[in-house]
Amino acid sequence: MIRKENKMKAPDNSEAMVCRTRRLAALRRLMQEESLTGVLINGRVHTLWFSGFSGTESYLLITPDEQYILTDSRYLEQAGQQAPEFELIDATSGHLPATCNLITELELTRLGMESAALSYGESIFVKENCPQVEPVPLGSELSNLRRIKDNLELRNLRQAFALADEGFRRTLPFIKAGRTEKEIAATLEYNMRMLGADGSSFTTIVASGTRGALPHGVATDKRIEPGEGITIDFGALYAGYHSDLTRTVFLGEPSAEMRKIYEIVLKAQLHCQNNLRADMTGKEGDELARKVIEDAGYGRYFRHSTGHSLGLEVHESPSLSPNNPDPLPAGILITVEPGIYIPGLGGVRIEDTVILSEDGVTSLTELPKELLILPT
Ligand SMILES: [Mn+2]
Repeated sequence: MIRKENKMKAPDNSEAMVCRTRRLAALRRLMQEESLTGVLINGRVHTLWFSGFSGTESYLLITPDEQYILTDSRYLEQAGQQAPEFELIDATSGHLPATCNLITELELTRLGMESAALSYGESIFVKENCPQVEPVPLGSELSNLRRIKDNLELRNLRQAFALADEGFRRTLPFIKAGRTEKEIAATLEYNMRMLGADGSSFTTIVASGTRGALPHGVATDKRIEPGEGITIDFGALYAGYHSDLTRTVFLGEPSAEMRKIYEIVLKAQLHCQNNLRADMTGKEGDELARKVIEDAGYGRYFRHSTGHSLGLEVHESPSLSPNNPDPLPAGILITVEPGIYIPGLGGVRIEDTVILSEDGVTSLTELPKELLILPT
């Protein structure tokens, strides 16, 4: 096995290093609780979070005293720069064989494995090549470490939201009769990229007219017509972090029923956002929005949960959902996105994201959400 001297291992007091050190310390507390001799990480999200390495292929092996990153010749220099706290190992001859050699050399036994990322084939390979290993699946134990965002993450998230916000404002004048949903999605994504986004958080949703009844209607070749509502659910990706917001705008005057639905969704969104508190359960938080819609007689047309956390993934736990009986911890981010979807008529969704604290919330978005009627 070739171990590369990590030239970038010079002292680094940057905030990012401080954050990564804290994250590794949290993982080592988990290792102690679970009596693990090591943890194997290969998912991109946790690799980035623990090490700073943003390449697409590597393994991290973390023991109580050491941390290693194994990657190939395409990425050795990048990994050395991005993950200076990790000992760099050249695994060009094969990522998993090199990792298994290291596991054997370190005599690791109880080994935590990322159950959401390690494939069945990979786990069989580890079992066959490291017979001494007792695999311990790690799922929510790992993602829970990422629930409360540190200041560095919050800065990246604020930037991701600011880019989406400004990208959307710049796209509004482009929304005209005759434009296709795809053209609107492409223009929004272009605007976010030109402002500095690394990409889009997910495939942009543009659902106009009766297609608005599809909560996740991705953009099609359909052309926008006067009088239609247009639901746009989008986000910018920045430094690995995702923003996620939704607005429904109208091209020309909406029908009376669509206007009514808009006002109910807006009321539900504001009521939930303004009254949400840490220590409420996810179910109680969901009910803040759901009750407004039910009281207005549209409960059967709101069939998804009210919100989710987000960060390095678009959907993270916890959720604002009838299925979440757990208290919401202070410091989490959560989306508030009620909607009403009526087949054959159309739909409205409004989504913002807030940071939760004991005494209230702070919104990450400043995009207005009063009914917006665009000129045809
Ligand atoms: Mn969302």
